[in-house]
Amino acid sequence: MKLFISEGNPHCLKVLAALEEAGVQCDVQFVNHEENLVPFLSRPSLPALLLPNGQHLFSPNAICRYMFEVSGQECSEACDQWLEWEATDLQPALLQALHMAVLQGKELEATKVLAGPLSYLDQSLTKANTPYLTGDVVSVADLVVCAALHPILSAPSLASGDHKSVRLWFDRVAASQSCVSASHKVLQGKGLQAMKSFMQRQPAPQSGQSRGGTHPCNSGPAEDEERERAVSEEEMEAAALTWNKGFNASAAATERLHPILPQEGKRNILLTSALPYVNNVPHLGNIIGCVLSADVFSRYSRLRGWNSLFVCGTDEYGTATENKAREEGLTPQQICDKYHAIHASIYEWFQIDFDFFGRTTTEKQTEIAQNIFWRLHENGFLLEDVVEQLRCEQCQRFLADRFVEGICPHCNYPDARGDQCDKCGRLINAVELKAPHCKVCRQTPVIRSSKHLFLDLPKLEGQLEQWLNKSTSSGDWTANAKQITRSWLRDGLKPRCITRDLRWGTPVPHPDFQEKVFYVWFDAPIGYVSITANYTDKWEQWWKNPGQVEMYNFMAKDNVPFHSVVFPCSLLGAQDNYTLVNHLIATEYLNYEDTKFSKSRGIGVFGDMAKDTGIPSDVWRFYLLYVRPEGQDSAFSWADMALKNNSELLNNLGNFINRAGMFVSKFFDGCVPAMELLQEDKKLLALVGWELQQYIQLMDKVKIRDALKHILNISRHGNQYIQVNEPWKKIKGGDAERQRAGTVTGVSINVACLLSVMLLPYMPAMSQIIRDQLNAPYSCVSAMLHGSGAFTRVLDPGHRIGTVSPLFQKLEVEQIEALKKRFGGQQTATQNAANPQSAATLPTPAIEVNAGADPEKARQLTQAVAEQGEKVRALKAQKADKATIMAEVSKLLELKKQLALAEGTSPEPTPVKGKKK
Ligand code: B3M
Ligand code: ZN
Repeated sequence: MKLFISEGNPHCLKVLAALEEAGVQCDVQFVNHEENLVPFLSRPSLPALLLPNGQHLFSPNAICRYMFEVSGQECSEACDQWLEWEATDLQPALLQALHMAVLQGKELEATKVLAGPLSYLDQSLTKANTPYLTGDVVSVADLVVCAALHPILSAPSLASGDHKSVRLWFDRVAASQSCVSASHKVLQGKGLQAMKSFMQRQPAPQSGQSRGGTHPCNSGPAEDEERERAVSEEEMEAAALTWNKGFNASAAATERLHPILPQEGKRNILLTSALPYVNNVPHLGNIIGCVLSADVFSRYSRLRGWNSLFVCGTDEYGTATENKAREEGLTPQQICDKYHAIHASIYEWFQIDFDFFGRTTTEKQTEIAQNIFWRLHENGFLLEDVVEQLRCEQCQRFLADRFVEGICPHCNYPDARGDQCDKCGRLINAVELKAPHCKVCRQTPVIRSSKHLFLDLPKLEGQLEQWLNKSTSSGDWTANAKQITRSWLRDGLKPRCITRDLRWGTPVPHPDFQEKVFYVWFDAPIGYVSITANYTDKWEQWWKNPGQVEMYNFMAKDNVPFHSVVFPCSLLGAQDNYTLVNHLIATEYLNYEDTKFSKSRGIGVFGDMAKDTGIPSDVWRFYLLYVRPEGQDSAFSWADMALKNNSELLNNLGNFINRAGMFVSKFFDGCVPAMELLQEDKKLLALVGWELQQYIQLMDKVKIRDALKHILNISRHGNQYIQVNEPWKKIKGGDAERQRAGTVTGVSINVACLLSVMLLPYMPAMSQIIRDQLNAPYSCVSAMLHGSGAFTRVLDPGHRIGTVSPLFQKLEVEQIEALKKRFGGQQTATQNAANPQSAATLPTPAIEVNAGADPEKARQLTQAVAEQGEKVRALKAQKADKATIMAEVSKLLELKKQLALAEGTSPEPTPVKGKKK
C-alpha cells in the first residue's frame, strides 16, 4: 500500500492520523498538490491511497475507514454516521472557516461559521456522556472529526471556550500520539499558515450554504466553480410564492399512443441511438455511449412534454456477421436472429425504453437503401472506379482486410493485418502486404481488379458545409462531434466507396454491380429510416419533415464522421427533403478499471453479465451515468461504484427520502402535515429551486452526467435541513415546536417527491418505487418538469402516503472484490501490485491522444490552464472586484476549450481508393 499526501492539506492530516492509529504498514510519500495520481479523475485529488490490487481510494474518509478495517477494527453504524456528518455538514463549514482564517485573516468570523456544527458536536457529546464519539474507545470517527477540526481548534486565536464537551474530547483525542505526529508532519509546526498554498487552490466557498461534500467527484463541471449561488431575500420569497401555487394537473404528461407521429404545435423529437453491431454482446462502454444515454434523454423529453420517438435496432450486415456465422457454424441470418434477441433482452434488463427496437435485415431496408441509391445515381453523385483487391481463389471470395495477413511492407513485422501493422502502427493497403495469406485457409490470395461505386463527396461538399454551419450553430453538437467533423472537412473530402464484394448485405440494384452489396457504413444509417418505416407506414412524417422535426443522434465518438459527413451527404444527394441531424451527441470512451474493455481477454463487464451481479439495474444505470464519458474519457471502477452506491445513493439520496417518509408515517400517521413556512424553509425552497433550474438547463443541453449531480445536491440540502431542524426532537415539544416539526416534514416529503421525478430518466424503477411509497400519482409529479419547471407543492396537507421502506442496499467490500475478480482486470491489478511505484507514478492516461491531437500543445495548455486557474483563485481570495474576476474567468474557460481541442482525437483519414475497410 502506498499513501500519497501533500503538505498543508487538511485532508491529509486525518489519513495520516488514521494510519498511525490503525498501525497499518504503508509507504507514505509527499507529493505536490497538483499531482493527479488517480487515473480516472479529471483533477488532482489528495490524499490518495494505492491499494495492493492497483486500485486507488481518494476520498479521505474512505481511506481512514479502510485503514481501520485493515487493522481489524470494523466501523460501526454510529461511526459511519459521524463520517457522513463530517463530510456533508462539517466540511463545507470548515472549508469556509479555513478560507476566512487562512486567506483573509478573518479569524473571528471563521469561528462563527463553525458555531452550528460545533454546537451539534457539543450537544451530542454531552448527551452521550462517553469519552469518545461512539463510546469508550477511540474510533475512526474520532480521528476524522478531530483531525478535521485540528487546524482551527489548536490555533490559539481561534480556540473558543463555548463548547466544553468538544474541548474536553478534542484535547483527549488530539493529544494522542497519532494526532500529534500527523499534525507535525502535515503542518510542520507552522499552524494555519502551513495551509496557505493548499487553500489558495481551493474554489472559494460560498457563504451561507453547503456546497455538499468536498469530495472532488462531487463537484460539478469546471464552470460550476465560476457560478455564484447566494440566496437573496427576493429569491426566497419568489420560491415560497411558486411553492404555494401548487401544481397544475392539466400540464401533466399524457399517455403515449403508438404510433407516435409529429404533431402540429409541439416540439417533435426524433431520437436515435447508434445501431449496435449484432455480432457481439455489448459491453458497458457500448451501453453508456448510445442506448443508455439516448434512453435518459428520451425519458426526459417525455417528462418535459415533448413529443418524441426513440428508435434503435441491431446493425446486422457486413463481414463481421459472416465471420461470426462461420465461427459458430450457423448461417448469417441465424446469427442475426440469435444475437438480435440477446441484444433485446440486455436492453430490456437495463430498462432501455425504445419506442421501437428493429433491425437492418428487413425488406424496408432494401427498399429504402436502394431508393436512396437510385436517387444518388440519377442526381449524378455516384462515380465508378476500378479497385485492386486481394481474392482467395480457394475460398472464392474477395478478402476484407480482417481476413488477410502478411509481412508489413514498412517494418517487416511478419503478422501484419490487412489494414494496419500492430508493430509499427502504420496503416497498410492490403495489396501492399508482402507474402499475404488468407486467414481462413492460409492460401496465398491473388490480386484482382474489381469495379466499385463511390459516393462523390467532393461534389456534395459545398452543400454539406452550408448545412453543417447551420446545424452546428443552431443545434447542440458535443465539442468532440464538431471537432471531428471539422477535421474531416479541413483536408477536403474524397470519394468514398459504397460497395463491397460480399454476400451478406443489401444488394446493389444496379445491373453492372450484381454480385455486390452496399458497404455497411453506407447502409447502416439508412437503418434508422427503415426501422422507423417498420414501426409505422407514416415514417415519412418523421424522416421527410425537417421543418417540423428535430433529430438527435446519440453515439460514441468513433461513429461521428459517418453521421456528420457521410450519411448527411447521402441524404442531401438524394434530394428528397430528408430530415438531417440537428443535435449530434457523442461520448468519449469508457475504460474498464485502468485498462480497456476486451472481449478477447475477457476483461470488463458485458451487458449480459450485469444482471448476474445481483446489483439492481437502476444502480448500474446510476453509476454508468455518474461516470458517463461526457467531455472526456472516464473509467468504470468497481471500488468507485461501491463507494458511490454507499455514499451517494444509500447515505445521501436514500437516507433523505427515507427519513422524510418515516417522519410522515411515524409522527403524522402517514398524512402530510400542515405547513407554515419560515425563512429557513423558504431558503431551502430557493436552494432546491435553483438546483432544479440547473438540472433542467443541463438536461436540455444533454449534459446528462452534469445534471445528475444536481439531483444529489438537492438531497444533500435536504439532509442538512433535516439535521439542523431536528423534527424528531421538535415533535416531542410544545405546540409551536410540533408545528415546526410538521412544516419541516411536509417540506421534506415534497422535496422527496420532486427527487422522484428528477430521478426518473436515470433510475426509472427507483423513481416508481419512491412514487409508490409517497402514493404520488404520475400526473402530479410529471407536471413539475412541464412549463416553467419550478418547484411547487404537490403533496398537500392531508395527503396519505404509502408504506415507506429503505431504498438502497449497501455494497460490501467482499462482494465488490469478488465481482472484480470474476470480471477480469486482475491481470493489470497483479502487475500493479508487483510494481506499485510504476503504477502510481505512471497512471494509464485516460485520454487517448492520436493523430489529430497535439500532445505538445496540450501539455502547454494544461500548464496555462493551471496558471490561469491559480490566478482566478487568488483574485477571488483577495475579493477582487467582480468584473476583474469575470474577465480572468472567461480567459480560463477559453484556455480550457483550447485544451479540449488539443486533446481531442481526430478520425481516421478517408480511406484511399483501393484500400478496403
Ligand atoms: N454498428 C458501429 C458501432 O456500433 C455501428 C453503428 C452504426 S450506426 C448507424 O459502433
Ligand atoms: Zn482462403
